[in-house]
Amino acid sequence: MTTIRLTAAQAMMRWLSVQLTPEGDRFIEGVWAIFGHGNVAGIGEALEGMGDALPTWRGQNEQTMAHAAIAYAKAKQRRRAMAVTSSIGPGATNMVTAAALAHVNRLPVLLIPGDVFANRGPDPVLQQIEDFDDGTISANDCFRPVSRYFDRISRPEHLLTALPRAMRVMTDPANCGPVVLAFCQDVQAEGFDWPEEFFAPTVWHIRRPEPDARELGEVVAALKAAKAPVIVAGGGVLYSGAEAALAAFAAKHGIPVVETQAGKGAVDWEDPLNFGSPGVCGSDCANRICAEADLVLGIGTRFQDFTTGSRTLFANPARRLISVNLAGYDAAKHGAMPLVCDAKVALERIGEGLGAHRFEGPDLGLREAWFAATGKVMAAPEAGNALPSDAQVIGAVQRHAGPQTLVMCAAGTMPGALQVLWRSSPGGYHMEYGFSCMGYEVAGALGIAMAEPEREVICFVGDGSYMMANSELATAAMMGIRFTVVLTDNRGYGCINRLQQGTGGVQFNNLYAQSRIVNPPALDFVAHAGSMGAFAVKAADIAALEAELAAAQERSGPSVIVIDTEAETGAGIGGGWWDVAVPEVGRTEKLAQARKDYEVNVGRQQVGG
Ligand SMILES: Cc1ncc(C[n+]2csc(CCOP(=O)(O)OP(=O)(O)O)c2C)c(N)n1
Ligand SMILES: [Mg+2]
Repeated sequence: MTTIRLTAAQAMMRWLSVQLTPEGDRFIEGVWAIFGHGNVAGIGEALEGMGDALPTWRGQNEQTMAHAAIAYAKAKQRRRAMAVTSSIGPGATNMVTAAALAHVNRLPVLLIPGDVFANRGPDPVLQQIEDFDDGTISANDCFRPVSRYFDRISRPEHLLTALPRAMRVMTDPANCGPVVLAFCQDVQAEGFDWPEEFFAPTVWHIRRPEPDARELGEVVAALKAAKAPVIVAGGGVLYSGAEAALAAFAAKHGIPVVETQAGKGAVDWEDPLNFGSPGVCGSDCANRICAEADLVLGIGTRFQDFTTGSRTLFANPARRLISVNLAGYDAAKHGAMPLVCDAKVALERIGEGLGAHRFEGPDLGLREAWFAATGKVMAAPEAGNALPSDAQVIGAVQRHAGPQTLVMCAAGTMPGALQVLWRSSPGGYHMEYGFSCMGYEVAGALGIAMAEPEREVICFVGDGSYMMANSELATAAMMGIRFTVVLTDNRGYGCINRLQQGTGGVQFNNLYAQSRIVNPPALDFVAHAGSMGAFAVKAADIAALEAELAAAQERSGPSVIVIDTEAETGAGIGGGWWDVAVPEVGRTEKLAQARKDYEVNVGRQQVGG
């Protein structure tokens, strides 16, 4: 056997550089890195040696570097990914939130935190967690519940099995998620004689499983027996590349489609069967169709609480639920009739079973009335001194947007408002709403712009999320990566302030105005973003915002457009009930009434499954 002598870190990076997509690209495009003693000597030396064969990028924070990596993978529909390496201790635990985000959203990312010495030579090394009862625990054990595959590399030859397992998880459409290879610092630097064939280029195909014949038969029979079905399209439609198949299936059989946060953009908004979004951030026409449907056909959706209106949406007592999903876990939720297979394959097979069967189809007038109503809330405001609403900001971006525009966001008012209002062209919508993690926005925009340089990426971010994490703006400026940030400043956590009042509470600790502060905030976001190398400007009103959106496209780096907004309205249209527990014992009449209303809604929940 011919062997090659390399350190374990050198072997890892060399191996990663030859794991390929069917198109011949590296599956792991490159590695985000912040070095410390836990990875600088071993992994750092190995990455430096890779040069362009596996590029390294330097970010500002391990969590946000990982956000950029995860957004990249989502924009690439899980067909490519990035790795992130950190030192041990705080650098590693900074990535735990990002791992959870990738876990919830089923997105691939390879996290490579350094770990304590396997040989325990310097125990306890700087930043080492000391468990009094368990000698095998390190800070990296925090990753266990939030990784789809976790391994600790405490001998070089562990890589021979760990690396293929890592790739298997990231390219497995049912099991896809974050992989953590915690790499002991001394092992990174250890030499080993690797079999030469270990470094042979390998192509990873993402499989498309066929359905079980019996499950398929039941699903087709249930559909044929239905009168008023609705399709709930989730992120699985996009990851399967089933967008065109879905639109054709819906058109052929006359079935309306509603899109979840992850599924939005699967079908063009102009498609007459696209009824918008279901549930908590739903359009009225979608929620009406869902409530009346006698059959709900979920395709690639997790059926989480926003989609189901916390299990109150699909209210027809006669309705049946079908869940097409690659993951048996999701397909069996809510007592659904499962169809475990790929989304595109499912549409083909169900279509074959249905033949020319056509449903009566929805009342298209409902849809037209809905879009007319959303047009009004998004219209530019009459001239005056009132601050614009978030819906009016979305309207400005919508008027500016073209087919190349992609809007993205994660937390705050905008995700709900965008789901209700945004009119997405195919693939023009990127929402991190599995974890809805404040601080994903700016870094996520960077990752998307790296994945899709030809797109116009527009990042919506609230003042709260911007304050939580913004420093990858400097990275984007330094790397010359273009995207546009629309920063809506309503002086606090607007959406939670509204939720607080909607659940019977008084305004408290959300907007700065109701927080325990002495000096009112004087946050100059333009100066702040500008200091990081972004072009930054304040838009005095909606018209100025539209002009700045156009100007931003002419620049080569990031632009930040700050606009003051009012905090009271939100989307101002649509929506549904969301289960947020209201206190049973309280001091105000308002709270007592909110609790009564809450109990009525809890009584509507369809439990089980
Ligand atoms: C990391 C994280 N912490 C807390 C939350 C809960 N949360 C959701 S939105 C929000 C406030 C967002 O404020 P801002 O970005 O200003 O948006 P606004 O609603 O004001 O438009 C909070 C605290 C979260 N989603 N993520
Ligand atoms: Mg805010």
